[in-house]
Amino acid sequence: MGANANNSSINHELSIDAARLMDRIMSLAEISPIAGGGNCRLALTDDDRDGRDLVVSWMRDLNMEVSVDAVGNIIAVWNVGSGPPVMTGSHIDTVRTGGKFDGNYGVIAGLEVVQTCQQNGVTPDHPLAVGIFTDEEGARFAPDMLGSLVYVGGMTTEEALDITAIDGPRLGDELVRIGYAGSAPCPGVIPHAFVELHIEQGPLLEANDVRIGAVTGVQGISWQEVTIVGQSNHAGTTPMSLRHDPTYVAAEIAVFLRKLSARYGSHQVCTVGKVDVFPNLINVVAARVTMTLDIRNTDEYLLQRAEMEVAAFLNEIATSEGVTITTKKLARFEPVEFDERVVAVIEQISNDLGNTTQRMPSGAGHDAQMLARVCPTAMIFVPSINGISHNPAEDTETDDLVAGANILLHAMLNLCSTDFAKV
Ligand code: HGY
Ligand code: MN
Ligand code: MN
Repeated sequence: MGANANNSSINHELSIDAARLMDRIMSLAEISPIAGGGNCRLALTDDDRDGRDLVVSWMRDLNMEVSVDAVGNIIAVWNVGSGPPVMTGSHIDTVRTGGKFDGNYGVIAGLEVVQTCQQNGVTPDHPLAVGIFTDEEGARFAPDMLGSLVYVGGMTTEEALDITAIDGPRLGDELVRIGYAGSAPCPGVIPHAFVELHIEQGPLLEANDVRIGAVTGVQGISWQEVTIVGQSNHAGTTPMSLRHDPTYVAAEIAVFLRKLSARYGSHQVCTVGKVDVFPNLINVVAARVTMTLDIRNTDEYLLQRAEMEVAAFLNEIATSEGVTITTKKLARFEPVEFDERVVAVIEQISNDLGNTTQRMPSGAGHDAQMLARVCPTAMIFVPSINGISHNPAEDTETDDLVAGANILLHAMLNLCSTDFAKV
């Protein structure tokens, strides 16, 4: 049995407990619920702490060895077999208007895999690990995937601990405040392999009427904060020709991004998600606007070209409108290709379990894109109803959630018996 899984290699009698999976998802969803059925658990807030405490209690119930590292990543290991663990995991921090499945589903399905093995007397050749990575969303502390980036050595612990939140606090101080400033070192243990199960968060699987995505990689991500300083003035007395209006400039930047996306087409996406106007008053031409630009593409060359076009536009409009524009890079990750051997295992197992399956890239960032730097990695997607995510209405059919968790179960077991030196 190995990376070239075949039908005989799957024990079809072995399957996860659907009710238990859904119970845990719904129990976690009760922590910091918001109107519309979602959650708000921004990274390292009290709400995040409460979610962490609950999931750690489940990990301990499964007699897993739980460690917390210097940036608050929680790694639980079921110590069976030998050698480095086959790991799964994701995140349980959410955006401010998050759903109940983004990240949470992958962590809880990982626990379900361990409990199913324990209860069926299945002892894999490698330990099984489930990770909760800190601040995957990056919404409070940029960049996103911060915890997994430090876990794989892509950022030093010191640098991470000094990052400040959009609401002010220092990351290291928040870890201490919520009791998750751990002692386990970063970078962390390099897994034998890593598989992340996640909702697609987009419309593709539903549009194609396909149940499972065998994810081939993650698109490149470019985040920057743009600060535009103009001249505050009276809304009634200042002639239009004399204005240096940062809010107008911000609007032009948003329009430029929309038109750039249309020109590039294909996977190019651009988002202005955050705009802070000062003083933000009806009768005042603003003094300053701070906004964020989220630019993504599966093609690194096109992503760099888009970044250069945006930089040139910022210079041009600063001159024409007589404002000053400064930028601050918040995140920059190149596109990632997952390991074909792991993608093939996922695709084969999904088909063998009777699911419709397609290969696809991920539009969203994920912790798996960081683990891919250090070990054979890939992801499993299940459909998002109406393609909605980062929205309390985020939803996925229970049958699809269960199907994804069963693929995770068999993929992790398959990878436990895969010698990557030979495939
Ligand atoms: O921004 C993202 O793609 C992810 O949700 N952090
Ligand atoms: Mn996520
Ligand atoms: Mn997310």
